[in-house]
Amino acid sequence: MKHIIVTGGAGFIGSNFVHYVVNHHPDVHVTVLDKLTYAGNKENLAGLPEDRVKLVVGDIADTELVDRLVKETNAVIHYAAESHNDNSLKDPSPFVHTNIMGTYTLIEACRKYGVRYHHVSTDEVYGDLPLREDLPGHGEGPGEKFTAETPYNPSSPYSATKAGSDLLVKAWVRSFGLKATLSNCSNNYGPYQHIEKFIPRQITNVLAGIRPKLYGEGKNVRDWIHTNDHSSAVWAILTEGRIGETYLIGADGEENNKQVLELILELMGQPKDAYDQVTDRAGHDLRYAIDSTKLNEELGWKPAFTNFREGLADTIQWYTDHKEWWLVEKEAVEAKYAQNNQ
Ligand code: NAD
Ligand code: TDX
Repeated sequence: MKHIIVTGGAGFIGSNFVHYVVNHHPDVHVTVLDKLTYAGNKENLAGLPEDRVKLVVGDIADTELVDRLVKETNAVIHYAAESHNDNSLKDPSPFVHTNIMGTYTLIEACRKYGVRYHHVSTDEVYGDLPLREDLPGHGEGPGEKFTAETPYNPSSPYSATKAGSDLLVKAWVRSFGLKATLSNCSNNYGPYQHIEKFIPRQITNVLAGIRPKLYGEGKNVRDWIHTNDHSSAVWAILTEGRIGETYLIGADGEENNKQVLELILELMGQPKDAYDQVTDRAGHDLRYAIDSTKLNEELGWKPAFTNFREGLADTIQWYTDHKEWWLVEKEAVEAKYAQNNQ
């Protein structure tokens, strides 16, 4: 792995992965292919050595550009996506373009040049699960968490296009021998996450003097993982995973949204009830939960960030220290949510 392409490397998880590779794998050179949509930001790569990280601004669905770049690389790690469920409910078209056509363009180039491909996906392709209290094994029984055998059942245009892209990759492995692995990860948190997403939205609301916004009653459960743990898992799968396999990545971090919001408020010195309940998301998935036994046992991967309270406190500190990174966009992001009474 002397030279890799990281698509979406100027976004949240992709840029954290680029930092991870630069810090942990000194022989690897990275080309970031990123369109710099509203979610991409050059600043996420600031300070990285220019002789090891090159940014190419372009679209993953641009066949000529992708062909030229893929021809000269050892591996493509594909993070680029339209990634926000709420946006997909307003306008699904960029989701179909980037998540489906973009993935198709990348795997066609990788197949042509025999290049190793890793596909970064989400637990949302499996739909949602009942709450733990409504399950006979309280979330620990067989089939009560997602595994690589769980049938696909996506709920939103976002998760449907991610599911479609996963299926393209699986078919390319079987029919064309594409040298691919796939990973489906749970909800990430950490630095550089766009302020449209739940955790950074609430932290920056408090910092900007705006009351945090909880969808519905906040009973929905997400399985939180620090983005650095996602990076180490992807690296393990890229370098040691079996071709054609799907690995689920999670860190046993289930919390409901109300619990997360109350913890943010506590860590930021605010009263526990200093938030507004707003209009719920249409088709809102109830619970996600990952069984990462296969990744743990087969590749020996373990998460390093196991204390959510500490990870969240560090994340709050990062947004507090980087106001210049998010403040310019805050008003516009909130105005868009306000149109939906959210
Ligand atoms: P993000 O929205 O923060 O970043 C996406 C990046 O992709 C941006 O830099 C954007 O400019 C770029 N991009 C978008 N369209 C492009 C195109 N057509 N061509 C080139 N670049 C383009 O997303 P994220 O939260 O960092 O998610 C990254 C990946 O991880 C996605 O594939 C997502 O489905 C997956 N994932 C995310 C989570 C999560 O909790 N955020 C969890 C599991 C999986
Ligand atoms: O203001 C809010 N209030 C609120 O209660 C926002 C923005 C969200 N929520 C709720 C909705 C979800 O139950 O918080 C939860 C998390 O919401 P998001 O941050 O939008 O994440 P989610 O929809 O769970 O999807 C995320 O995880 C899986 C990522 O955005 C996806 O890219 C990833 O695939």
